[in-house]
Amino acid sequence: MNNKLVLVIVILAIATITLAYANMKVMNNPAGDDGTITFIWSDKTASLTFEEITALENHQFSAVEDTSTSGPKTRKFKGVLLRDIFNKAGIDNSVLKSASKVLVKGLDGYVIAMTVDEAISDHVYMAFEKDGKPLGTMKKGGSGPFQLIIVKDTFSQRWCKYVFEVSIE
Ligand SMILES: Nc1nc2c(c(=O)[nH]1)N[C@H]1C(S)=C(S)[C@@H](COP(=O)(O)O)O[C@H]1N2
Ligand SMILES: [Mo]
Repeated sequence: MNNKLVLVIVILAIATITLAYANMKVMNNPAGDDGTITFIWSDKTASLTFEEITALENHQFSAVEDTSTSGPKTRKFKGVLLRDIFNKAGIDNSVLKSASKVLVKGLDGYVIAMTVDEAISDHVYMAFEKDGKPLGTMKKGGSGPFQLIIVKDTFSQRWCKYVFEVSIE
């Protein structure tokens, strides 16, 4: 085989490995994937564990999920209202009244935005079960432990997976 060709193959192989390693580091968010969510507002923060969040009033609801690998399908979810979680975290109404938006962040770097009115409405949930099964973590090919679900979002593009942080700004 031509020496130049061998050299090109070696360089491409090294580049691929280096990029894969860099990508792995980015995905390795220190926040972890145990379902703990940190809330940030004014100059305060509070973290709630998976157990603390799922102990709040549970709701069953149906919503149409539309992923990149499947067409629109109606699913049964179990979740907790985001406004109930805000209440549990100790975020009071005056904070919500003076804020303009709520940002929800996933471990892969995905961020979605809602207005405050939307965030505290009765169709925005932190879901943890789909069709009777836990959502699963990013590492295990799931979409949880928590996925934000805005029931009215018909293309599910703001259904933030792997939620680890919510900030009220
Ligand atoms: N954390 C995170 N959440 C996300 C996304 C993403 O890339 N990362 N993609 C969104 C989009 S565009 C859709 S359609 C749904 C389903 O995405 P999937 O097809 O990648 O599962 O999740 C939404 N939530
Ligand atoms: Mo999407």
